[in-house]
This record gives sequence, structure tokens and C-alpha cells, in this order.
Amino acid sequence: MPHSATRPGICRICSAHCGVLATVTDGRLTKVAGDPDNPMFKGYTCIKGRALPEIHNNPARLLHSQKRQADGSYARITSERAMDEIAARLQQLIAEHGPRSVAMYLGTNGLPYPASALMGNAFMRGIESPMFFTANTIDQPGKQIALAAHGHWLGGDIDFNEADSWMLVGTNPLVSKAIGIPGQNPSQNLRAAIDRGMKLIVIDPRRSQTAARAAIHLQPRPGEDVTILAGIINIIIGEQWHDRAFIDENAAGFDDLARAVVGFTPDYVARRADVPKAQLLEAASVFATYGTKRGMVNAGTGANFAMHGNLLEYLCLCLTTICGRWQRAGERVTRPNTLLPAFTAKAQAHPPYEGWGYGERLRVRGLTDTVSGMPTAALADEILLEGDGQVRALICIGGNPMAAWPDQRKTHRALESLDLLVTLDTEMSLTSQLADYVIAPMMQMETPAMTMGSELIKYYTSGTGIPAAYGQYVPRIVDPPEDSDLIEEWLFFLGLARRMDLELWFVNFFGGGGGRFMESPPIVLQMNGETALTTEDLFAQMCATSRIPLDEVRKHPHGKIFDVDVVVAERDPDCSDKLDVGNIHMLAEVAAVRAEDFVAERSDSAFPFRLIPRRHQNFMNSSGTALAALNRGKPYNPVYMHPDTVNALGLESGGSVRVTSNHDSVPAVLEADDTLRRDVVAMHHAFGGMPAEDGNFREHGTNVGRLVPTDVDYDAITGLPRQGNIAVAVNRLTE
Ligand SMILES: Nc1nc2c(c(=O)[nH]1)N[C@H]1C(S)=C(S)[C@@H](COP(=O)(O)OP(=O)(O)OC[C@H]3O[C@@H](n4cnc5c(=O)[nH]c(N)nc54)[C@H](O)[C@@H]3O)O[C@H]1N2
Ligand SMILES: Nc1nc2c(c(=O)[nH]1)N[C@H]1C(S)=C(S)[C@@H](COP(=O)(O)OP(=O)(O)OC[C@H]3O[C@@H](n4cnc5c(=O)[nH]c(N)nc54)[C@H](O)[C@@H]3O)O[C@H]1N2
Ligand code: SF4
Ligand SMILES: [Mo]
Repeated sequence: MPHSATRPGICRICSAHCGVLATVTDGRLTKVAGDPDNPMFKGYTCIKGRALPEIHNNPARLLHSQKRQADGSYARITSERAMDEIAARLQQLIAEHGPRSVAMYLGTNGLPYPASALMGNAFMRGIESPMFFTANTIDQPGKQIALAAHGHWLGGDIDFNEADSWMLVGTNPLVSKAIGIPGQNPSQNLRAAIDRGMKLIVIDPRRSQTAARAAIHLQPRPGEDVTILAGIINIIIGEQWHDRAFIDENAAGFDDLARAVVGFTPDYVARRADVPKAQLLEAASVFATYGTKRGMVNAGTGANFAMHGNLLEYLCLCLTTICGRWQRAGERVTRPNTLLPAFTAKAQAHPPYEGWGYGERLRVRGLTDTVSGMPTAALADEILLEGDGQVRALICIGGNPMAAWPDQRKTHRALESLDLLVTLDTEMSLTSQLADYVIAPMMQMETPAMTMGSELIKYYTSGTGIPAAYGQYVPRIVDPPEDSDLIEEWLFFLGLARRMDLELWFVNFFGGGGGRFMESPPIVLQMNGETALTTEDLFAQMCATSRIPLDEVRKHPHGKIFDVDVVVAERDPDCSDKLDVGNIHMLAEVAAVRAEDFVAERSDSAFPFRLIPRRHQNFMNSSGTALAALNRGKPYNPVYMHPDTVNALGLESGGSVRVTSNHDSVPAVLEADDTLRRDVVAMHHAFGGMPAEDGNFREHGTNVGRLVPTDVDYDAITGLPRQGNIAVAVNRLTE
């Protein structure tokens, strides 16, 4: 008789952190399903979470760490031996070239393992290298830049579940679970909101799954979100729909903002963004005046990638602030923290602070450290550029630069030129195929888990993070496969630190990624010398100041929404702090956008289409694309195009095309999709093989990063290159 047991678990593939039920049969994970007894998720999961058994038991999964041999092949190495060799090599590099020669990159799979990100970051502090990078600066770094320029509202966000209107700009939360609509079953959250009477406004060049359910869907040209938001702010101020009392008490710079947007008249915006003027006016009116006037505005990757991401995020905050859309004194605190510390929410501003231009200077493009972290799009240059400070070793945790970084050819050259590349990855990813060592880690259900990481998402911007005092902790659910040698990632860094005689100390959760602002002081962990630490010990320390003690959360294996009844306090009587809606850098950029010759910018007939990003329901970036359970026989990412355009070009859906930008060109499979504007094409990123393997695009898809240069159109503060609204041509593939 097979022995089977089902227990609660937490899927951490994405930031929703769904509470699930995991079945282990004879030592193998055999089923993951929704947990009807979880009070937050009520049985909800998505296809990715349900594929966790296939993900764990994937035949391509690494069960042993790998070392590259002289002939380029890989052979097993024990994790102990790998740590010995890597520690010795790092020590040598640091002795010869200084600590800056060692860099670390933390990718999206840092999220499932909070101890890993923490220890990786502590390791970098231990060797005194400033070169700690995360995926954040090729994602939406404008969120932290904008918050630094605008300040934070200490009363926190309005609850989506109580709002009457909401505006989403270039985000598709029904798929991404990431922005705007709470990711804990977003479809259900949206249905409940619409049933209650909420009017959702979506700005997206594509009729996304979310846009299809909106009361108002503006379907503009891509890259015009700043134009549209400036236009909406201008309409609201012109109609006197802003919240004068809130602004007088809490915001500075209103008159400057009003002057800056005055040129964005409805006629101008309608013409430039190619949206009906009446619809633009309606969007402004619904957002500002409908119902009880509750609701916020959030932007996602689509809008952030099209240039002016910092300003875009700043205007989202300005629109929210001038309409007074923050939680007020006496109202319930929307995200009160559970495993994070308790804090006092107050109806007042935390003033703006320095967000960029400080700390470590990169040797390229005048970039520096920022509140959003170090500019990852410049890391390949830092590896390739010879001279003092050159990066010679890279440790890559749960990320896939070869799939996800801009300019794949440059990334390839950079990674190949390193003296030492170490990846921590569950498979021989595209990046791992270039590594000297690939460390095989335990995954998801083989490690204890908690929901603190999902709570932390609230610091990325408004609109995300768990909207209740919810928490869950689960111990390890399944043992690692027999005969495997897998290591928890944080123990790898501890192992290196011990060998290198480093003292480790912790100051924050995610280093640069989440910005510098937290309501409560960062947690400082204690390392007790040689004493054996477990993940549970580390979690206990991370939770030492939790609002709800970890021991209490642990008593509720299916997760619990705790009875935390906290309201926003009155502002301090002596508080004179203000939010800033008139930041001079941001308003100068508004003027620069207004001065752009948008007609000339689009008149290059060699590149008649705009390529935009979109997420795939079944994959988390590059993870899972090769798994049959997720790709269902379609392991590639097509280039989606409106059927009328397909016909006009004389092409066929399913045929092969070449997509060309001013930087490079890639082959792809064409797929008709009538949700798009006729002048736009869309692709999922993080697919494709090595640059030399283009011919196999039907097997592994197409790398979008190949079309993206890092040094042509890029953000001067964060280095974020134009990863959306890319001018392209699409032609029949001839060779
Ligand atoms: N053109 C273009 N470029 C983009 C984007 C875009 O939309 N368009 N999006 C950007 C964004 S938002 C982001 S966040 C980045 C993503 O950039 P990355 O985070 O660098 O890329 P991922 O594909 O998420 O990398 C995930 C890696 O983790 C591995 N992995 C899977 N499970 C585990 C695990 O349990 N443990 C460990 N250690 N590893 C695991 C996978 O095999 C894979 O190699 O890409 C950015 N780049
Ligand atoms: N299933 C799944 N979930 C994921 C991920 C995944 O790969 N798969 N990735 C995770 C990661 S790393 C991140 S950062 C988040 C991202 O989360 P989101 O930002 O919500 O990403 P998308 O779902 O791609 O939604 C972006 C939307 O922007 C639209 N868009 C494109 N260009 C423009 C433009 O110029 N202007 C406007 N207004 N809209 C535009 C696209 O059509 C698309 O509908 O998702 C996370 N969740
Ligand atoms: S929504 Fe995210 S956390 Fe939930 S099951 Fe899907 S991938 Fe996992
Ligand atoms: Mo991301």
C-alpha cells in the first residue's frame, strides 16, 4: 500500500503565496491543490502552483551541484567541496582585485526563500563589496524612486476591497497577481468589487484579461502613460475635483504640478495617445468623483518599461495624493503587518528623502546606487569594462541573466568573460550553462516556509501585499529526493562565510530591492559563531519582533486572518511634514515629455510596430517553460499580432517571422490575437536559447532581451532600458 499524507503548504512561485494542500506519496510530492480551509485563499490556486509536483520531480532538476570541467562538460561536485573551492577562489580574487571584483545578482527566485536573500546580502556586506544587484532595477525601480521623491503616507493604502473606483496602468493583475488588485485570488477580489459597484479603469494597449472586465478601458498607443496621467491630473485640477483640504494639510508643490501639466489638454492627450477624448474625460471623472471617492492608481511593468518609469510612478502617487486617496485618521489599517513588526499608522506624511545619486558609482553611464538598488542593466558593462574595479566574479541566486537581462549578446559576452560564475539554480538554466559552479538548492516544499515575503511586497508600492493581518507558516513538507545532495541556499552562504572567516550581520530584508522605507526598524539577526543554525532558528529570529508571534502563527497550519483591529491614528500635533507633488526633477521631466516631437518619434517607416511586454499565465518568467504540464505542447513565446495586421502583411498565424529592432533581430512564431491594437505586437520575455541557437525557436522560444540595447534609451537614474514600446519590424522569415 502506498503511504500518502496531505498537509497545508505555501506556494511561493509568485508573490501571492497561496496557501495550498500538498500530498506526499511514498516520499514524493504527488499533488498540490487549493486549500479550502485557508481563510485567505479559500481553495484558490493557479496552474503554476498545481504543477509544483512536476516542478519538484522534473527529470531535468539538478539533484547534485555541478562543476564545469576543462572540456566544458559538467560533473557532480559535493556541496561541501564546491564551497571549499569557491571560497578559496573568491578569497584569491578579493586579495588580487579587491572586494568590488565580486558581484551578486538576486533574481526572482529569491522570493520563496527569505533566508537566502538575507544571507546572500549579508555575505556581500561581509566581504565589503557594494556590488549587490537584484532584478528590481530591470523591473519597476521607478516605484522606489517615486516614493523617495514624493514621500510616504504613514496611514497606508486604501483597501481595494472597499474602494469605488481604481485605476490600473499597464498591469494585468488577473495574470500577474502582482499589482493593483490584491494577488490573493485577484479574479475573485475583482468580481466582488464589481458586484459591489466598483468602476475599474484600465489603461492598456491590449484588451488584457483585466481590461476585459473594466468599466473603462483606454487602449492607447504604448508609451503614452505619462501623457495620459498628466492629462487626467490636468482635467481633475481644471474641474476642481482635487481634495483641496487634504492637499493644504499634507502636500507641497501643488501649484507647480498644476502648472506643469497644463499643456496636457484633453485634445492634445487624445491626439498623442490615440484615445477618444470623451473616454479620457470619463476616466478622469469616474476616478475623481464616482461613489464615495475611494480608490487609488497603480502602474505595472507594461507602463514602466516604456521609458519615463520614475515619472510614471510619481504621477500615480501625485494623482492619488491630490485626490486625497489615502487611509485617513480613524479608518482601518489595510496592511497592518502580521509576521512583520507592529507599527503605528498615522494620518500624516513621511517626507521625501534622497533617492539616488549616492553610494557606489558605476563606471558606466554616470549611474549610482539608488533606493531601488544598483542598476542591473549596467552589470554586464561592469564585467566587460577593464580597469580598476572590474567585476570578475558573479554569484547568481535564483535568476537567469541570459534569459531575462537586456542585450542578450552583451550578457553572453560578459558572463563568458568572468573569472568565476556561480549560480544557485534548480536546473541547468541558460545562465547555468555558462557557470563554473551550479549549486543545486532545495526547493519550495523541501524547505520551511512563511508568508513574510508576501507581506514585504507592500513596500514596493501601493496596491500590493497582503491586505489583512494574515499569516502562515509551514515546516518542510517533503524530504529532498534520495541520493541527492541539495543545500538550502542560505547555508551555502554561511558555509562560504565560515570558510572565509567573515563576520555576518544583517540590516534589512532584501537589501536594495524594497527601498529604504519601513514603518518599523529593520531586524538585526544574531549569528552565534559555530553553533548549528536551522532555517527554523533563522525564521524565529526574523520574526522576533512580529506583530503576531511566529509561535502563534504556527498554531494555524491552514493560515489565519488574525483579529488585529488597528485604525489610523490622528496626525501628530506638531507634524509639519508634507508629501511633495512638485519635485523639480520630476516636473522637469514632465516638461521634457511635453516637448517631445511625438510625430517624428513614430515616423520611422522601417519599424512600423511597437513591441510590448506581457506575462504568461503558466510561467513565472523563465521558470517552467520547458515543463509539459505548463507549456502544454507550446514551449515557445509567440509574437502576438492583431489578425487584421497579419492579413494586411500577407502573413499567417502560426508562420515564422523575424522581429527586428534597431539593435538586433530574432526569429519567432506569429500568432493572431485580436486583443491588441493593430499597430502593436506583444511577446512574453525570458524565453529563447543561446544567441547561436536561434534556429530552434519553436523548441525554446525567442529572447526578447536580444532586441533591447542597454545604452541607447535608458533611465538616467536607474539605468532601466526601454524594455517596452520597442520600435520593431515584423517580416516573413526567409532563411
Ligand atoms: N524584455 C524584457 N526583459 C525583462 C522583462 C520583460 O518583461 N521584458 N521583465 C523583467 C522583470 S520584471 C524581471 S523580475 C526580470 C526577471 O529576471 P530573473 O529573475 O533573472 O529571471 P527568471 O527567469 O525569473 O529567473 C529564474 C531562475 O530561477 C531558477 N529557479 C526556479 N526555481 C528555483 C528555486 O526554487 N531556487 C533557485 N535557486 N532557482 C530557481 C530558474 O531555473 C531560473 O533560472 O526580467 C526582466 N527582464
Ligand atoms: N503568471 C505570471 N505571473 C507573474 C509573472 C510571470 O511571468 N507569470 N512575473 C512576475 C513578475 S517578475 C512581475 S514584475 C509581475 C509583473 O506584473 P504586471 O506588470 O501586471 O505584468 P503583465 O501581466 O505583463 O501586465 C503588463 C500589462 O501592460 C500592458 N502594456 C504593455 N505595454 C504598455 C504600455 O506602454 N502602456 C500601458 N499602459 N500598458 C502596457 C500589457 O499589455 C500587459 O497587459 O508579474 C509577476 N507575476
Ligand atoms: S498564484 Fe502564485 S502563489 Fe498562488 S498558486 Fe499561482 S504561482 Fe503559486
Ligand atoms: Mo519582475
